[in-house]
Amino acid sequence: MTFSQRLDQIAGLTEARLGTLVGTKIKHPERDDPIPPRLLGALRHATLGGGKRFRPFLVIESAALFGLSERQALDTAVALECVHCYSLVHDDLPAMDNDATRRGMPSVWKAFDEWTAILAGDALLTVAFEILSTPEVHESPEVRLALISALAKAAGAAGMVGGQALDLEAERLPSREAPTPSGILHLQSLKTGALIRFACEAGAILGGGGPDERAALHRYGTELGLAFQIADDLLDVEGDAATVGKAVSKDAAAGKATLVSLMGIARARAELKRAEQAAIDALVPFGAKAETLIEAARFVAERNR
Ligand code: GRG
Repeated sequence: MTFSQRLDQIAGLTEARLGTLVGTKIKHPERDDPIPPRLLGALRHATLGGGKRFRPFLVIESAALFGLSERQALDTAVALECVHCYSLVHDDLPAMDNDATRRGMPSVWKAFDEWTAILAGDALLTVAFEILSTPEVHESPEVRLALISALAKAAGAAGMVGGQALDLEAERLPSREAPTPSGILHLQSLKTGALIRFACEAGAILGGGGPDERAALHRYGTELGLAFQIADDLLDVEGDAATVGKAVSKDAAAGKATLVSLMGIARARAELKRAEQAAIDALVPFGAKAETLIEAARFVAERNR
């Protein structure tokens, strides 16, 4: 099976499980209250029918290093995808990045309205932790708690939300300082990196990996997240909107500093190559078992969508 086929296979599993969990988990635990239909429509629009499902792929493949089956890692993968989808729904809002399209479709606030998009994001964030609290995720309550704690940190004020805050402050506050490559690296390692890092470490948490194995996956996730973000910035400059599935050239139009705008395309490409190789090097302790994750680093560095 090629890497692309494997990514598609995991995307299919994720899609099917999301379709089940998003419809059934968000309801009253004792009564069979239905989800308000408009909100349910927005939740389904936000989660189904698009997306590479790259974070679920990382959870499932990092768990495979420890001998776990797809099924054993799938609900953790789906919980993480719910957090990712929430972040996209909120990021697209007029008050944030003001994007009318996402995954080749109208973004949730465009298809519904702003308040529904805000509530759909809230519901997706909370359902992620509801999913992680269930025994289907792992039989051990300690493991479930470790996942909940790690995802909360990755998604929260010292993680993705903090990175988004730094990004918006840099763009909008009058007192802002001139952007530097190290400042941008820091904000991106939170905004984009934290969830990708969690995806990679989740395999070690689920699989009972030791501190060295968890540290290796942490390093892999950090470099992979950086490569992912540089590739995203390059796509914004060089990509084609139809293939990428959202508007391009937005950063330049907004006068937004990125590693590409500060370093130039050639140096950003060199940094992307360095991060790709560093990600691959971090996997050395896992030997041949890490072949698919190595291919993932190559996929990220070369992606066009
Ligand atoms: C609103 C709290 C809050 C956070 C938003 C991640 C994020 C923070 C915003 C997304 C903005 C953005 C375009 C970031 C660059 C990298 C990125 C996360 C791209 C989207 O992820 P993909 O390419 O998307 O994995 P798919 O659609 O494939 O899931």
